[in-house]
Amino acid sequence: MEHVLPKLSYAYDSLEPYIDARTMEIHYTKHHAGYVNNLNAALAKQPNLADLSLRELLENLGVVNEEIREAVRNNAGGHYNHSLFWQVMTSQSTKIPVGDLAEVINQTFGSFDQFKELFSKAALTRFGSGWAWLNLDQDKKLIITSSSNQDNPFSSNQTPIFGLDVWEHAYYLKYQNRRGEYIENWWNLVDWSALAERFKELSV
Ligand code: MN3
Repeated sequence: MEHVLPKLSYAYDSLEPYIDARTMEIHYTKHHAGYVNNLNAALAKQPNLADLSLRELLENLGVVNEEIREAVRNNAGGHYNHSLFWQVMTSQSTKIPVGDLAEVINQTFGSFDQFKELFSKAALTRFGSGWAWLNLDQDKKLIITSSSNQDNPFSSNQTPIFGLDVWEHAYYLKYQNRRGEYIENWWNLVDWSALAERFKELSV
């Protein structure tokens, strides 16, 4: 089974002005496509992994031969992380959480504003390239983390609800070095309706 680049459900310019069309196009057609191609190239060297899902690969990197483990970690992570990233953004954001997820965010972090502040801080202070995450931990409790490069929470026994890409390729054309401004603007794009559904599925 070859891994494939998933179709985007919106146009490159759909997330303007917060994420510009050129960044979206390059991010999707070059970066994300590159992870998919590199993953398939690596997996071709170990055919017994062909039927594993991205999640199964990321949860079980130990079954990957050492020769390709680094490539699988980076590129399965890159493929999963970006596939999720596209899905959690919309031009029609409610701007505030909805459903059970809204309640659990309030219970866990005190308020949506406090959650936003903690998550934004995790995104801002991740040194170099990486991601900020809202995950479920092993007890199904919400937890904010960050990871370097394309490392995915599944590899640390956590389940990602959503992640924010803070690699420079995600924002540099429009924001240059102003990562904080990119993060602040990104909140305008979060698809809380989709996330409420994802949370419901993952938290049972
Ligand atoms: Mn990226």
